[in-house]
Amino acid sequence: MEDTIAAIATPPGIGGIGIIRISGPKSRDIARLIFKSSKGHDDYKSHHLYYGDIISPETGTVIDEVLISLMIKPHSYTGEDVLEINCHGGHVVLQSVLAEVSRAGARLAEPGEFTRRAFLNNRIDLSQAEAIADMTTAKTERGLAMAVSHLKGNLAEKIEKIRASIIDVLASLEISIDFTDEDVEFRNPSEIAKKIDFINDELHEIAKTYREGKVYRDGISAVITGRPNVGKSSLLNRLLGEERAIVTAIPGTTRDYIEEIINIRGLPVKITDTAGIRAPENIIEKEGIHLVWEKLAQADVVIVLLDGSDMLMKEDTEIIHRSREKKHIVVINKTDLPHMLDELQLTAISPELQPPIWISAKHGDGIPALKDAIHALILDHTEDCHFPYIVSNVRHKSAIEKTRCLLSKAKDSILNDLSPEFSAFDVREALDSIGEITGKTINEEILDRIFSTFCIGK
Ligand SMILES: Nc1nc2c(ncn2[C@@H]2O[C@H](COP(=O)(O)OP(=O)(O)OP(=O)(O)O)[C@@H](O)[C@H]2O)c(=O)[nH]1
Ligand SMILES: [Mg+2]
Repeated sequence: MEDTIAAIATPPGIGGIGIIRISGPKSRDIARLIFKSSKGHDDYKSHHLYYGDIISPETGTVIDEVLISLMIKPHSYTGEDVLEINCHGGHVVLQSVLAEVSRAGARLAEPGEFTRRAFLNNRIDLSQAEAIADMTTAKTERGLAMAVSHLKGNLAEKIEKIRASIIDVLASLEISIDFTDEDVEFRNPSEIAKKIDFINDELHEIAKTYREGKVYRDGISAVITGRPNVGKSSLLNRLLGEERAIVTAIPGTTRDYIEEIINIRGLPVKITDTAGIRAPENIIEKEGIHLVWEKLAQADVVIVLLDGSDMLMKEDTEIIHRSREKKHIVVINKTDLPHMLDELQLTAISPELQPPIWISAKHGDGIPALKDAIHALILDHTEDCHFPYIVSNVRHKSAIEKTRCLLSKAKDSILNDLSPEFSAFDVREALDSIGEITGKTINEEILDRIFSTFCIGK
């Protein structure tokens, strides 16, 4: 029998309320032991709220005035008896109540242990457990919507359908193995190969969504680079909607880099404002410029910022050249001032350059177009795509790829007329591989890895 676990489920710090969550067979006994209902109840109905005090059985002192609810199995988050105590939010209060809960027989939960139990008790599959973690770390509303879709089981349902088709293929092969000595030819190789092709096409369609899923889940990084004074910090502030970086008319204002996360059409973008590129005047500036090249090398997108009210200079050309290997956008700032920059000169130094985007970081002109351009550069399209399911987790993507590989191998064996045992072996492995996504086949090591990323109390 499982033991009973307990944890503070709300984040540390002062809050309106703080919740202690308890799961396991002793939940009801713990309630009876440390809680005194104001109405004198001594038994608690499932899914009802009771008001009263947490009292230390040892000293008789009141620790907190609380609301408790008991959720009797299997109708609870973990599928076990769950007790939730709504305390006043505050570190000492919660620690004191938790100490009483422990004394009454619960052990402190490991990170993710509640969700792990929900998985082990078949309340949710593994992809849904991962979705719960993704919900808590979602960076934009789009990322959240994706996690909710996983939690609702949209991807799991699709994967289970494919798993059923793979079982069909395996069944056909097993029949062939069983009846190889018979005269009747049960096995139809081209039929099975066709089925495998169909499954692999479906898997390919699902795997294709990964790039988009990953960027919405994990986000991308964009670096703003340019000469001093072109308006890099002004652009960061404009995109962020607040005066985060210092802006002055003195070239060389920004020395260190500044990073902030912004939401561009649902994409979480870590945007970095950097020091202006020029021949450094001192060691501080030299270090700052060194960091620009480092940041540029790591970035997913480089925003090359030019000053439209000035001539093109050799530093501008160098930056454009250095950004060539990267996904980059050339942006011309200060469109509110008289134009001095010659676009033809730009085309001459870099004929393959996409048309630049004109903006005014100071007044906001062109910012929506810039956001569209960043979005399009990452996702290769500007319109919003809504897949019925989307893969955002690298573990799922690897499992899908491995499955495809094994199925292709099985198909080759079939078409080369090898004994059906060979292909059956690969199909069985493929089945295991696809089953890893929802947790139909799983090993403890993977479970440990997944649930250790959760917070305690989840
Ligand atoms: N007219 C006009 N001035 C701008 C615009 N964007 C920035 N500026 C001005 O240009 C000057 C430099 O702006 P910053 O944002 O500090 O430029 P920077 O590229 O971060 O400069 P460094 O940190 O020195 O590399 C400031 O005086 C800004 O007010 C713009 O769109 N139009
Ligand atoms: Mg700056």
